[in-house]
Amino acid sequence: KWTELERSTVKAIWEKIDIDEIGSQIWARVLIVYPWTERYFGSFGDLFTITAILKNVKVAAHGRMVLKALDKAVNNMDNMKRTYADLSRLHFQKLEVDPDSFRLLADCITITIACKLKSALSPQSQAIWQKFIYAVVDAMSSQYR
Ligand code: ZNH
Repeated sequence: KWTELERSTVKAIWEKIDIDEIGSQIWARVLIVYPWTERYFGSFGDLFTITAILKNVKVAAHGRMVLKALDKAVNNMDNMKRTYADLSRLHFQKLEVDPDSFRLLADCITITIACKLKSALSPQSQAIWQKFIYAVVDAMSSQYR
């Protein structure tokens, strides 16, 4: 269901991304723009300002872990649901993460990447990226029932 252009575009964008650099930036956006998401991170310490979030080592580690998991989607575009079944179940049953927040995170990922790549991310590439990241959102929501 993915065209060759879609596959190569997603891979090309992903290759330009430095996981260690943008992990914290993504979660800074999620936590500042949607402050209620803070409730999942009670053990992470001070998350009240951008500066605090950006220097929080737990946020950095969490950001890296989530982006590493995204790497699996890039490499398994044809069976994302299976790839994320366990992770989806974990977020539903154990972490009790509201599935709406997957979309909030997805949008912050797209915006952070756009800030990074600037004009190198054409409107067409962004459209393809968004289709990809919303497929990840779907897969992460698949075990909620
Ligand atoms: Zn999440 C965890 C991924 C989203 C919250 N995560 C996690 C992990 C992973 C992930 C891999 C680890 C697991 C284990 O340990 O085994 N996520 C992910 C992805 C996504 C997500 C891929 C999408 C795309 N999350 C999310 C959201 C939220 C979250 C949206 C909220 C807001 N997570 C979370 C938490 C946790 C996790 C809280 C736990 C952490 C700790 O504990 O450290």
